[in-house]
Amino acid sequence: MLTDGDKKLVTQIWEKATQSLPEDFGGEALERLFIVYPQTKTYFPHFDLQPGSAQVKAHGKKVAGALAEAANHIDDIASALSKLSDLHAQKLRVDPANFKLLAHCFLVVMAIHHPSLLTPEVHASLDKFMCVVSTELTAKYR
Ligand code: ZNH
Repeated sequence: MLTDGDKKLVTQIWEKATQSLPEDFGGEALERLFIVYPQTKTYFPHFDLQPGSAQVKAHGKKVAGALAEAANHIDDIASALSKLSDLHAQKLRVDPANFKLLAHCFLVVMAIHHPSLLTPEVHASLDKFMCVVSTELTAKYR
């Protein structure tokens, strides 16, 4: 559960950080995911996964967009991600363990680009936020 404090931090940080993060920080997180946790590549057999791949960049933009959508609807993340949750449950069926790995990669990208912004408090709130997003995206699995 996100506390009011978490929500405030996530909303603030998201706005601040994403304004100055490289445009394809989503792609950067994915590139990292595929190198550090190569088992995650099995979900993308149809993608060119070489570093610098335009497909990975485009997908990174979509994922980052979904995170922005969640941050912008911090009080109702479930509705904001409802369609995406259907897609992950019905079609993609990504093992929930992989969401943790991606969340970790996002935090590392954030840390690299904004070391001073990522205080332990912000780190904790962002981590919780990513957990809530992951829970929503895997909520309809069964
Ligand atoms: Zn996912 C898709 C988001 C995680 C795998 N995704 C997707 C999309 C989005 C997302 C937005 C697009 C959709 C459309 O198009 O409509 N994801 C997301 C998020 C997250 C995720 C936000 C967290 C945080 N995923 C994930 C993981 C994985 C995945 C972890 C594995 C590893 N996804 C996926 C796939 C897909 C997706 C495979 C499909 C792709 C294509 O295009 O084909």
